[in-house]
Amino acid sequence: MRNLKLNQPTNTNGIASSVTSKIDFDRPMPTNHTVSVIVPAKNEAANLPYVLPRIPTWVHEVILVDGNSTDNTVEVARKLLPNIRVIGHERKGKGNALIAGFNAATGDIIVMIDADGSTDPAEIPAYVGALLAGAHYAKGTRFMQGGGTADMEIHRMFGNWCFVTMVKTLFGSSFTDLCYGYNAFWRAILPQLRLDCDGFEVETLMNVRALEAGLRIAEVPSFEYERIHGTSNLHAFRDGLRVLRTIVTEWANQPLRGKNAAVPASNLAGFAQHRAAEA
Ligand SMILES: Nc1nc2c(ncn2[C@@H]2O[C@H](COP(=O)(O)OP(=O)(O)O)[C@@H](O)[C@H]2O)c(=O)[nH]1
Ligand SMILES: [Mg+2]
Repeated sequence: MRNLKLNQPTNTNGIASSVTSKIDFDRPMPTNHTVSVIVPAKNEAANLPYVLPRIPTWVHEVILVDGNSTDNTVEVARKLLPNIRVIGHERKGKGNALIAGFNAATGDIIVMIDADGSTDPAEIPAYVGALLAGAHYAKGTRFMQGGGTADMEIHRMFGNWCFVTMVKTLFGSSFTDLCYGYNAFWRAILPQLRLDCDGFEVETLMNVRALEAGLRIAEVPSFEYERIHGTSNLHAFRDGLRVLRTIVTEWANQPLRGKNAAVPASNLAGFAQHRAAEA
């Protein structure tokens, strides 16, 4: 077991000093499925020491997607995790970075986390657990019991709430969060998400496409910590407009508009048939 108290800088936001620091990161996962963790990073050298050592050792692959960092992000990552895979991406933006990471992943399960210390890798087992329990797609939520945020100004919280409400109304979802960067899914469903965006609208697009594809979606309560060093790359107004455009475009182009699109038919069919046969 890694001794985080000795080997890791103390996170002033509380990640390392929280209860989760007692987690045994070497404890084996009760599954043979392989897990890839994707970490988009643009100038996060100062934050990576709080993040990479907390990724459980049973994770079979960590991919850092570097956004042409001008600090020593890549060197720091390689020093912290000598086996880390480092790739680049073509165009600017977190969405472009994540898509490159997803396409490069080889694990059965893909988990995405941020590099700035706001998402705690110690929560990875909760996401993997939701997938092993039957979900196709496990999305983090800061607004369910057990979750929370220390990294959202009031205007961002309001914007997110408006978008959650829009998606509920237009797509019949019961999501409690939308624009959050901690999600996981079986790699096999990646083609169904048809991801094709570049910016911070990527999480919204993933969530809405998962609904449209009728996937079984589970929400996982998650705590979002404050970014440790540096400032966010997100611009609330500009990126809020991109999220809005994504929701409206998806709604307008939806082949099966309405509630039918949100039914996870692939999962309900088996039980429905079983019940009909028993009746
Ligand atoms: N590779 C890459 N990573 C990015 C880019 N933009 C943001 N990120 C990373 O995406 C994560 C979330 O970005 P952040 O700026 O913290 O946005 P916020 O969490 O929404 O405030 C961080 O790990 C960033 O380093 C980019 O253009 N390229
Ligand atoms: Mg952040």
